[in-house]
Amino acid sequence: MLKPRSTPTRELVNLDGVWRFALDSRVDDTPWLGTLQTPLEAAVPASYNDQFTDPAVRKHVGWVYYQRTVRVPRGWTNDDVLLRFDAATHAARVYVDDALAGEHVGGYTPFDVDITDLVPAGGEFRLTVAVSGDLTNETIPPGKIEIGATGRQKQVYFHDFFNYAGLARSVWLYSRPKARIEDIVVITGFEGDEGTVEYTVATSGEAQVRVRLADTTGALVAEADGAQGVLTVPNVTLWKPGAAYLYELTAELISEDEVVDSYPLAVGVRTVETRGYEFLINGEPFYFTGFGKHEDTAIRGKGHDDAFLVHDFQLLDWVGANSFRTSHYPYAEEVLEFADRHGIVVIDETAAVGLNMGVVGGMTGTPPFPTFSEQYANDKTQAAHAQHLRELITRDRNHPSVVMWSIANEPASNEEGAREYFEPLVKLARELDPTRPLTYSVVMFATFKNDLIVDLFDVVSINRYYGWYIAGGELDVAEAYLRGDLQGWIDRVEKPIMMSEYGADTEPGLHSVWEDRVWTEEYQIAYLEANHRIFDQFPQFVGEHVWNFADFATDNGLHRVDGNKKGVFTRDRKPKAAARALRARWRGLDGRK
Ligand code: GCB
Repeated sequence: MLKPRSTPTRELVNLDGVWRFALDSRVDDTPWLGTLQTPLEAAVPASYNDQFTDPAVRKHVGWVYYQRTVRVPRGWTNDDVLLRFDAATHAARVYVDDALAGEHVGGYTPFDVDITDLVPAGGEFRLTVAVSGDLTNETIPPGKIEIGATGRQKQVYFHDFFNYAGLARSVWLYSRPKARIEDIVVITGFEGDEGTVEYTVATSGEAQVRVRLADTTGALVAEADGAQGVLTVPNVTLWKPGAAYLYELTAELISEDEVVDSYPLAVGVRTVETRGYEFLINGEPFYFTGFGKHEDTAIRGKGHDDAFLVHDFQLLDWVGANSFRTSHYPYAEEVLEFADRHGIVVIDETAAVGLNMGVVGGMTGTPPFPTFSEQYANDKTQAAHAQHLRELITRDRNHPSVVMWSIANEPASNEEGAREYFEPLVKLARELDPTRPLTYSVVMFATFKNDLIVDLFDVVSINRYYGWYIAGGELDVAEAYLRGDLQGWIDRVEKPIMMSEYGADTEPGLHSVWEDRVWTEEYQIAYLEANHRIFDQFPQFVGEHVWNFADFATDNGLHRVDGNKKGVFTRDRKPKAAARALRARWRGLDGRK
């Protein structure tokens, strides 16, 4: 499914703005027909929760409705007309006037609704989108709806960030030709100074395919005919971390000597592989410095915002980060395109977070019932996970910035059933993309002794909080634990190992002369330094992703003071003291250890 773009054969209209908005408090399942009678309006793109002062909106369980009128441009008579939702979190039903035109489940991947037969070119229609933020044990991420003593429904979930819902990314109306390019897949490589771009163009209908590759000056460097082939690029400029270079591939569909469809794709020529304990980009060892991030800002919730996009990447550069993980869900495509253009490396993660009943047991890690069971992560959960993986990989596989897929965050990989659950998903991911390494972030309860799935993956990514949840305030003990842990994994598997999370909650402005005072800015620095001392003892260690880039919103809870405060930057992107300490280290490392 190609991203809508304006090309010589395709047009698009952006539908962002302020839409009519209402909660659906009724119990039946019929759509809300006609014009919404509501005093409320909501901004798109943005999660709806924090836009209103009414707590009933913030905590709403069930469907909400967004509505606006849309006109199809007059000139689109001969084309197909589609709606594109970049994300509707977590499920959507789309109505054109009163007719149900399409549905989608999964809150962080885009979907199209073909409305060609419902609205003529030049016609106007009422677009209503019902969106549900509900999570059950059969959604990704999973959750549970409980009914409390007063009869009120409550959304419970097992991940540590606020369950924002709504139309958090852009909505588009677009045209595409009836005979068209459906998809493009590229796999790149190089030998000496000659690059290769292996391409496959999927089309609908019989027509000829032509592809051209241009460099950044627009000069043609290679061309070919046919839906599949390999372009060779003499004197290739590789896409490198910190030194992005993008060629532009244009695919054209030709019928009777006429270009009937045309679509451009940015292509970075680079390779990724793991060898022994090394993670290689373009055959050279790569050391990850950076963060687990979140799409999270005040008022917008998970709403995509270009100003925050630009500023966050500025801060990544300033602090010396060369990479980040899209914890804990696929981010807006604009983010990956920006990373492609600016040479930032991305670990692309699914929304499979909370597949772990052990976290309900708190620090004991004892699940109240088995995670992989009929009651929780069952066949339907696994099918939803597989569908989500398909949508993520087909959306993101052409981005040079994406160097690895993270299939889940902190699953119960130490529990019985984990292997049966994950083996088919790993197989599917490798079929969808045979070129990128796979990983998952390993929860602290899953150790080098009891984890059941690590051999299925290519990179060991561990989330460890020695000095915070374990040995909080005792960094000498934390260091000893971490050293033993890393050594254990290194002895168990010959694979690159990295820290995908380590961090300490820090209240900005809280200081102490004693470095062991948790929550202070001094402690955050001391905590990071203690971890780094251990990392630097292991040549097998390939990266450090601090948890988190910035403070972020979480559900209400006694262990969270206005959200998670493990950010190196505050929620409004002010540096805590640790930011400068990290900057000194990372700018010195310069992508290598
Ligand atoms: C974790 C989770 C992350 C949490 C973090 C924390 O292990 O992966 O989502 O926010 O710990 O701060 O507790």
